[in-house]
Amino acid sequence: MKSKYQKLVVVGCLFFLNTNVFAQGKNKLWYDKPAANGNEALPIGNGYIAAMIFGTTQLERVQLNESTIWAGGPNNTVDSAAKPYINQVRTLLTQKKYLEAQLLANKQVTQKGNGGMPYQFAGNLYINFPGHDSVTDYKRDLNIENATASVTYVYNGVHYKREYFTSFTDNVLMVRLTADKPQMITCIIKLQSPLMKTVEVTNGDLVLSGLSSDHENQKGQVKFDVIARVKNVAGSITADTSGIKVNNADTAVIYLSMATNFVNYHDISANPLNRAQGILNNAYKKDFTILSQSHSAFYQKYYNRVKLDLGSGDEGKVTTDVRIKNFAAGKDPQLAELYFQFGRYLLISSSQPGSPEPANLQGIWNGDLKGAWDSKYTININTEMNYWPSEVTQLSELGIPLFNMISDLSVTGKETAGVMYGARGWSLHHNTDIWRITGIVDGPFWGLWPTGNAWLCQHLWEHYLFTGDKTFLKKYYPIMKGAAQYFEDVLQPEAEHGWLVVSPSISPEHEYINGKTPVSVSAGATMDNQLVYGLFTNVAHAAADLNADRAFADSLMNYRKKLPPMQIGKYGQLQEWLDDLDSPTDHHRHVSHLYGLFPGNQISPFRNPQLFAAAKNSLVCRGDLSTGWSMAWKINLWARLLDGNHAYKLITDQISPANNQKNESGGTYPNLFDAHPPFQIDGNFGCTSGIAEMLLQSHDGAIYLLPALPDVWRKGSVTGLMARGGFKVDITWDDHKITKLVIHSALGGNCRLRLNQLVINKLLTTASAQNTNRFYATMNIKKPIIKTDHSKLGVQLPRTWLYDFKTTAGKTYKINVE
Ligand code: FUC
Repeated sequence: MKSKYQKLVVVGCLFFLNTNVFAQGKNKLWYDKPAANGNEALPIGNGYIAAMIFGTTQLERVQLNESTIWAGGPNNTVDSAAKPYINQVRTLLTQKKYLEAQLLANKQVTQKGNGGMPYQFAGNLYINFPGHDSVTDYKRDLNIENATASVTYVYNGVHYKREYFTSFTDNVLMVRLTADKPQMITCIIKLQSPLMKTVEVTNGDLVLSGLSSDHENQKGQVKFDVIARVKNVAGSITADTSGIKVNNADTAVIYLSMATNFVNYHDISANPLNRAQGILNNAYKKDFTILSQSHSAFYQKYYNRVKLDLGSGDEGKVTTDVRIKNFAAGKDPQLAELYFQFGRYLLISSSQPGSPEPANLQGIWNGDLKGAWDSKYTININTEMNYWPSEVTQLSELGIPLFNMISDLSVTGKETAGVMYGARGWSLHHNTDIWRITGIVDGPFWGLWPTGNAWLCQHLWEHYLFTGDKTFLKKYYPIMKGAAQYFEDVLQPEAEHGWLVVSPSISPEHEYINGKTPVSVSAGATMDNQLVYGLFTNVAHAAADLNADRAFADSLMNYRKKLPPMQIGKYGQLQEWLDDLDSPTDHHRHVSHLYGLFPGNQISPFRNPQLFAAAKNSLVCRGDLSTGWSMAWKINLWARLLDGNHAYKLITDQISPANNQKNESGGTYPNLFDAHPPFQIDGNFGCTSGIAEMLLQSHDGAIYLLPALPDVWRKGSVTGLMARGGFKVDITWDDHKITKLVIHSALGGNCRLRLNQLVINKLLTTASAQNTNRFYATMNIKKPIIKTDHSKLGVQLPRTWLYDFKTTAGKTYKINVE
C-alpha cells in the first residue's frame, strides 16, 4: 500500500498535470462565479448530445440535451381543404382587393393542424458536494481551442477541479472530479427530468427513462434513456434510486450516455436503452485522459482550419462578461475574434456530419420543454443563418445535417405542393420540425410563405460552388429541380405587366398599409422574386455543369425572363413589394428584400450600382438596433455594402450586454450566446459569417480581399477562409494594407483577385472580361425599374484592382504583394 505522503504526491501530480492538459488558450470564456441561469451557463456538445454547465459549487447542475428528443411523433400538417381558398386569395390579390384577400386567408389559408413540435431538453445531472458553499479562488471556463470546460475553487484549504466535455469520438458526456489532496471527493450524483418515467439502478448504473411530451393533439412518442456510471480512484461508491454516492475518492469520473428511439422522421423504432448502454460500455473501457485527447484532437481538425488574429485584447485580464461591457463601450476590439471563433465552436458542437438534426433556434442547447418558438426551425431566415458560416469558415461538412433535412423536406413537401397547391415538386412554409412538417404554421401573417424551398436550395448550390463536388450536385440536383418545378406550376401572371409572381405569399412577417389597414398577404414580394430568380438560375447552371436536362434548363430561363425586375421606389429605396409601399420610418427586423444583397448575389456595386445604392438606402432607413439575428444579418449586409465601419458598429450593437426587459433589443448574454432576446443562436452564427464577409467575399466574380475592414482592425491576419471555387486564403495586413497573401487552390482554374491596393507581381495579370472560372459566373439580372430622382442613387465606389492568375489543383501560391 502506498503511504499517505506518496498518495498525496500522486494525486497532486495528477491534479496539476490535468491543468496542463487543458493548456491556457487565447480563446477562452471565463468567469469568477457560477452561472445564475442558462444565459450564464457554458455550452458543450458534439452534434448528438450536449450539456450546459452551471458550475455551482455545492449543487452542480449540468443541463442535458439529446438532439432527437422532440414532442409528438411522425406527422405532417398538409391542409387538404386549402386549395380552393388559395385560388380565391390569388384572384383577390390580382384584383388588388388586398384586405379581402387578407381576411379570407386569415380564415381559410392558415394553420389548421398543429404548429410543429417543440425540441425538449433531456433533464439535468446534479452533483451534490455537501458543505461546498463558501469557497475561494473560484474560476469557471470554456476553452474553445480544445472544447473542454472546467471549474476550479478552493474549499477548506483543498483545491478542487471539475472537467467536462462531450466526446466527439465516443459520444458520452464526461465529468472528472479531482482534488489536490487524497480522498476529498465525496458527492451524490443524481439524474432528474420533467420527462422522467422511471429511474432505476442496474449494476451500479443510474438509468433514467423518459418520454417526450404530448403537444397540440400529438402524442409524445420519443422514448429516451440517460445512463450515468462512475469510475473512482480510492474511496467507495454505492448506488440506489436516489443517486450514486461517492465517498472519499481521490478521483471520480462520471460517464454519461443518452439515446432515443428516433431513427428518422418517419421511424422511431430503435431501442434507446440498448443504444445508450452500447455507447456507455464502449466509452467506459477508456480512461478519461485517452477520451479527452481523442475528443480534442477530433475537434481541432475542424477548429484549427481557420485562425483569426486581431491582436491581443483583455482575454486573460478580465472575465468574459466584463469584456462584453467593455466592448460595447468601444474597448477591447479583439473580443470580436473570440466571438467569431465561438460561432465556429458552436457549429462544430451542434452540427456534425452524422448529426440526426441540423442546429435549431437554440442550436442544441434549449433548456425548456417548450422553448422560444418551440426551439424548432424557422425557414424564413433563422435556419439558413445558422449555416451562413459553414462554407466560408471551412466547416463545409457541417452543413450535411441541413442538406439531409432538405432531402427529407423534398419528400414531405411533395404532399404540400400537390395537395395544397396542385403543383409538381415540393414546397414548405416558414417552419418545420424534426417530423419535417410542411404545412402552414401560425396565421398567414407569418405562415403563408411558400418560398422556403428556394432559400434552402441556395445552400445546396453554394456547397457546390465552394467545394466543386459534382457527386454532391448530382445527388441533390433532383431536389433543386423539384423546387423549381413547384414554382413553374404555381407562378401567377400579375395583372399590370404580366410578370410571373408567387401568389399568395408575404414578405416575411411584414405588412404594408392598404388604405389605413395593415395587410401582409401579397403577390410578387421582392424577396420571393429574388429567391425564385436565384433558384431558376442555379438550377439551370447545375444542369449545365452536370451536362443534363437541357430542355428543363431552357424552360427555366424562359420563365426567368418573366419574373419581375427589382424596383427602386420613390425614396430611392429598393422596393419590398411589387407596389411602392415602403415607409422610410419602418424599422422592421426582417430585411427580406435585401436577400439579393446578402446572402444572394443579385446586387453588386460593380455590376448594378443603382440597385446597390437603393439597397443601401433601404438599410439606412431600417436602422441598426433590432433583434440579435437582425443585427447579425445587417453585419453581413454592411460588409456587402463595403462599409467596414458600419459593419463593426453593428458588431458592437450585437456584442453588448443583453437586456431581457426590452423586446427586439438584441445583445449578448454573459456566456456569449446571442439574445433575440431570449437566447437564439442564429445571431451567433450570423455574426461569425459577417466577420468573414468583412475579410473576404467571393460571390461577385472575384475573390475580394479585405472588402470591408473597419478602422479598428488596423493590423491582423486570418488564415483558412474559403472562397468559391475551392480557394483557401490566408491574409496578413498592416495599416489596412495586405502584407502577405497565400492562396491554396483545391480545384485549379483561374483565380481572380480584387484588392483595394495596387500589386506588382509577375504571377498576376490585370484582369478584364468575364472570369473564366465557372464557379465565378455572375448572375445576369434584369434592369431595375427606377421611380426616383437619380441623384439619390449615386455610389462612391472604392478604387479596386483586379488580377488573374492560373492555378493548378493542389498547389499553394505565395503572392508577394509589396
Ligand atoms: C422569426 C422572427 C422572430 C424569431 C422567430 C424564431 O419568426 O421574425 O423574430 O426570430 O423567427
